[in-house]
Amino acid sequence: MKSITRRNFLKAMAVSCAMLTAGCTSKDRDTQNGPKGAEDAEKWVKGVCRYCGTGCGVLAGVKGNKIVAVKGDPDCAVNKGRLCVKGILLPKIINTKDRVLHPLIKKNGEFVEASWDEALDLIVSKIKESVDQYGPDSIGFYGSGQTFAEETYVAQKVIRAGIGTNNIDGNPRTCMASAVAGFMTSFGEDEPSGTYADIEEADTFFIIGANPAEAHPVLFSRLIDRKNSNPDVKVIVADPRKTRTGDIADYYLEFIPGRDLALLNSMAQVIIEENLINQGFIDRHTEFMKGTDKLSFDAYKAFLQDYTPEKVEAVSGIPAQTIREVARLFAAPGRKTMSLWCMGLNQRTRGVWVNNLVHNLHLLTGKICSPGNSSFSLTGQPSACGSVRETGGLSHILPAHRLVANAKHREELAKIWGIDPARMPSKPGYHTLAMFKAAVEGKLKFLWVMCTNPGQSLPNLEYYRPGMEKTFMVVSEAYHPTRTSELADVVLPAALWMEKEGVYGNGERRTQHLAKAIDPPGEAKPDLEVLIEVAKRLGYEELVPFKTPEDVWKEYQRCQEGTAMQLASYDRLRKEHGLTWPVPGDDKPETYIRYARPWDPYVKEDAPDGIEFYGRPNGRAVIWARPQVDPQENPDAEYPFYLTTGRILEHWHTGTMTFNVPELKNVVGEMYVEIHPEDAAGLGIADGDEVDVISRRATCTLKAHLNGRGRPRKGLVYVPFHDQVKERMINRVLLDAFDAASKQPEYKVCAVRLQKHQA
Ligand SMILES: Nc1nc2c(c(=O)[nH]1)N[C@H]1C(S)=C(S)[C@@H](COP(=O)(O)OP(=O)(O)OC[C@H]3O[C@@H](n4cnc5c(=O)[nH]c(N)nc54)[C@H](O)[C@@H]3O)O[C@H]1N2
Ligand SMILES: Nc1nc2c(c(=O)[nH]1)N[C@H]1C(S)=C(S)[C@@H](COP(=O)(O)OP(=O)(O)OC[C@H]3O[C@@H](n4cnc5c(=O)[nH]c(N)nc54)[C@H](O)[C@@H]3O)O[C@H]1N2
Ligand code: SF4
Ligand SMILES: [Mo]
Repeated sequence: MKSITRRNFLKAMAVSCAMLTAGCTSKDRDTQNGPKGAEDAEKWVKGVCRYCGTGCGVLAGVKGNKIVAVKGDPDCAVNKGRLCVKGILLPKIINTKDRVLHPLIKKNGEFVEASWDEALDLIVSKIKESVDQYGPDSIGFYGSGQTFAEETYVAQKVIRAGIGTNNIDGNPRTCMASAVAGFMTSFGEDEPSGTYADIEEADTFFIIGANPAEAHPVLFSRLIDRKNSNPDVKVIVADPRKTRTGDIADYYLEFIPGRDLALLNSMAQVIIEENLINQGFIDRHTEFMKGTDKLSFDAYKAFLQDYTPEKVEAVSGIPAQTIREVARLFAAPGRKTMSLWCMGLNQRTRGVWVNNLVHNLHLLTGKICSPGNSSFSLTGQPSACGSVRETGGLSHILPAHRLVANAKHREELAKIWGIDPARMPSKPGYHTLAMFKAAVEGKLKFLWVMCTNPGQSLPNLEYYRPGMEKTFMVVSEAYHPTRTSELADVVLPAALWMEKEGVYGNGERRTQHLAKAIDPPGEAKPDLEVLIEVAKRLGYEELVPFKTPEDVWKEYQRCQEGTAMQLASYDRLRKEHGLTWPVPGDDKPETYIRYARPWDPYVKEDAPDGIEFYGRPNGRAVIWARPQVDPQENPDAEYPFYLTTGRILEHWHTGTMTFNVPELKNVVGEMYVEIHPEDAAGLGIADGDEVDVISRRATCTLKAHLNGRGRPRKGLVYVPFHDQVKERMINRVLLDAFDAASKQPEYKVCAVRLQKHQA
C-alpha cells in the first residue's frame, strides 16, 4: 500500500471538501430517511430536476395540491438518488409571491390583468397585422432549453408551417451552438458518442472550460467517487481561473483566456511527435481537413509545428513541460480518457474550432467509441438537447437533426405534416443576436419569448434591451416582473415544473418523462396549451391536432423514422427512468455508445473494428487543422483586464427561481467580482470594496472577492451573471461578438478597466 504523503493527504482533503461544497446529498440520506417534509407526502411522482443538463431523476412528494418534498430517484441511472442543493430545494420555487397568476397586458405603460381571451385575441391580431403588413419574417419566436420537447416541437411547427418563417431560435444558441457545430463538423451528427457511464470507466479526465463542481454537481460527485475508488485515476483541469473543480486536479493548467486552441494543438503535436497516436484508428476512421480542403497526415503534422510546447508556453502561459506531461497522460496506451467541457469552450468567437480540437485528440489516439473513452460536451440546460437540438428549435435546423437548407429534409417533414413542401420556408431564420438586432432596427414587429429571460441573459444589453421594449413582445413566464417581462406588451402566466406533463432530454442523450404532479396556480397554463390555442385562433387547426403532450410525442416520433435519432415511446418513458437514444423500437434497449458495435444498431455489420461515423458521407470523422485565433476583444492600455463570466452553485441563470429560495439567497445574495489579490493590491482594492467594472459598453459596480471560491489568474476578473439589479447586471458590460459558424456569443472573454468605486 502506498504511504500517505502530505501531498496525497491534502489532495484527499480537497476531494472530500469539493464533494461537500458541490452541495450533493449522499445517497443514504436521500433514499433511506428522505428529505425534510417527506413524511407528509401522500404520493411520489416521477420527474426530472428543473435545473442543469445533468438531468437528475427526482421523485416529487405531493400532498393535496402541494409539493412538500423532493428526493433523488434511486432508480435513475444519472444520480441514483443523489441531488445537489438546488434540486433538493425545488419545492420552494413554486409558491412564491412573484408567480404570475393571470395574463397581463400593458396599457399606457402599466400592466393590467386581462382574461386569457383578451390576451390571446390581442396576440393573434398582432401576428396577423404584422404578417399582412410586413410579411412572415417580421415575426420571431425565442425559446428555451428548459421547455419540454413537445412545446418546442409545436412552436417550430407553427412558426414554420403556419406563419411561414424560420425565425425561431432559442437560448441554446447562447449555450450549445458551438458544441452542435463542433459535433456536426467532426462527426457529421450532433450529440456525444458516449454517456455519463463513461465516468465510471475512465482513467484520465480532461476537464477544459467547465466547472462541474458548481455547474454539474451530481456528475462531479460521480467523478469524485471514481477518483476515490481508484488511485490511478488522474484529473487534468484547464481553466484561466482556478475553481472548485480545479481544486481536485492532479494537473491544473492556468492560461491566458482564449489561448486554449494553442494548448490543444500543442497536445496534438506532442502526441504525434512522441508517437502516441493510434495509427490503425486514424487510417480506418478519420480524414484530415483544413478549411474546405483535404489534408495529408504529413501536412497536418507540418501545420502543428507552430504549436510545439515551447512556442505555446510563450503564447498561453502554460509551462512546456506541463503541456508534454498532460499530452502523454491523455494519450497513454492502456488508459481510458474522457474529456469534459462546457461554456469555457462554447462561448467563444472560435467556439466551433476549439470543440473540433478536443475531438481531434480523441481521434488521433483512438480514445473514443469505447467505454471510458469519450469526447463529451457537457450540456447546460435540462433539455437543450431534448427540446431544442432534437426538435428543431433553432433557426437553421428541423426536427430529428434535419437541416432547413436541405430540400429533401424539408420535403420529408412536409409529407409528415401533410402540407405542400412549398409552404416550408427554405431560408434559415434569424439566429439569436440577429433576431434581437432586427428588433432594435425595427424589422421585427412581433416577438414571442418563452421560458427564457433575454433581457438579462443576452450580452451587450444596453444595445438590445431598447429593441425588446420597442417591439410588440409577448413573454410566457412563471414569474413577474423579470428583466424581460418588464419590457413586454403581454405577459402570459406559465405553469411551472411538475405543474404540467412533458419530456426532457439531458446531455447524455437520455430522454426522460415528467408526470404532472400538481395543478398550476391561478390561471397559469402549460406553454403547450397556449401554443396550440394560438395556432388554432390563427386558423392552423390542421397543424395542431393534439389534445395531450403524448399526441405531440407520437407525431414527433414519426419525424424520427428513418433517422439515427429514434426516441422511446411515451408508454415506455412513463415506466422507465430515462433511456439514452437511439431506441429503435419498443422492444429494443437504449444505446450506450454511438457509432460503435455492439451498442449502436445503425453501424454496418461489417464496419472495421465495429466502428462507423455514419453521419459523414465516407464514414470517417474529421481531424481539423484549426489555428489559434484570439478572442474578438483583448486587453489594451485603456482596458487592461480580461473579464470572464459564468455561474455559481447556488444560483440559476437570471435568478428568477433560485432567488426565491431563502436557503440559496442567504448563501449568496448578490453577485461580485473575483480579482487576483496582486491586481487588487495594485489598484488599492481590498476584499469587500465596491469596484467599478468598466468596458466600452457599460459599467457595473460589484463587491470585490479576493481569494474567493474562484481564483482568476493575474490580469483576469470573473463575475457570475445571476444578479437582477441593473448596476450588477454584468451582461450590460459584455460585447456581442459571436462565432461566425455557430453564431454563439463570446460571453467568456472581453476587456475591462477596474477602479475602486467612489460613492
Ligand atoms: N449552479 C448552476 N449550474 C448550472 C447553471 C447555472 O446557472 N447555475 N447553468 C447551466 C447551464 S445552461 C450551462 S451552459 C452550464 C455551464 O457550465 P460551465 O461552462 O461549467 O460554467 P461557467 O461558469 O459558465 O464556465 C466554466 C468555466 O469557463 C472558464 N473560462 C473562461 N474563459 C475561458 C477560456 O478562454 N478557455 C477555457 N477553457 N475556459 C474558460 C471560466 O473560468 C469558468 O470557470 O451550467 C449549467 N449548470
Ligand atoms: N454573462 C453571461 N451570460 C450568459 C451566459 C454566461 O455564461 N455568461 N450563459 C448563457 C447561457 S449558456 C444560457 S443557457 C443563458 C440562460 O439564460 P436565460 O434562459 O435567459 O435564463 P433563465 O433564468 O434560465 O430563464 C428561464 C426563464 O424561464 C422561466 N420559466 C421557468 N419555467 C418555465 C416554464 O415552464 N415556462 C415558461 N414559459 N417560463 C418558465 C424562469 O422563470 C426564467 O425567467 O444565459 C446565457 N447568458
Ligand atoms: S446536479 Fe443539476 S440536475 Fe442534478 S440536482 Fe443538481 S441542478 Fe438538478
Ligand atoms: Mo447554457
